[in-house]
Amino acid sequence: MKALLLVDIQNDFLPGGALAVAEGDKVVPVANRLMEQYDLVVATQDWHPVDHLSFASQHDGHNIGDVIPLNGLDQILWPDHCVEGSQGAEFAAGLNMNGVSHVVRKGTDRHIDSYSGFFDNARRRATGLEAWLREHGVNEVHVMGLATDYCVKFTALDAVELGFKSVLLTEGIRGVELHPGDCAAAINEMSKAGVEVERERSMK
Ligand code: VGL
Ligand code: ZN
Repeated sequence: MKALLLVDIQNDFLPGGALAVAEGDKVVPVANRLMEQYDLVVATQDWHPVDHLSFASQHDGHNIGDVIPLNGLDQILWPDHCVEGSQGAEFAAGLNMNGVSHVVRKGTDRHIDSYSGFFDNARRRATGLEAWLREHGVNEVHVMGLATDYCVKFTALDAVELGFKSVLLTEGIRGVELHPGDCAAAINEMSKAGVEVERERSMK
């Protein structure tokens, strides 16, 4: 059984959003078109408390983009984004939620970030995504969404490590690109880890 994983297609990652990804809105029609080809579609939703410690606003003297140690992990500091219950945390208005079978929220613990849809960044806690996929007989996941160099990357890397056949749908991803080359490096890393990189989407 194949599932489509839609990673963080939320207002704050679209142009005009708090953590805007260039052309992030372009993935919405791709998601809407592709979801019809899957029995199961899961959407992840970045969902932070208002005082989440990945927010630069929580650290006096630090700026967005700084990297600080946080509970033993390097944490990039982000603008406030995807605050639970906010408009920015909502799924993109154009995303066809009727085609989405299940939603997984992540990043809900103030003390740790969660780029992957499967685990927090220290892998201390699972989000329930793996269990849900297994309960539904899924052995193959196709991953797309935002952002290529963070949540898409870590979701796909975990998927392949957990033993799911994993495919990256490149027409449906866009990245933050904090440093030039980050997205290309992320795709490379996913490919090396065993994620099948689908450059051109054909009907399947
Ligand atoms: C993301 C940074 C912080 C993402 C989420 O969805 O890629 N990036 N939170
Ligand atoms: Zn976040």
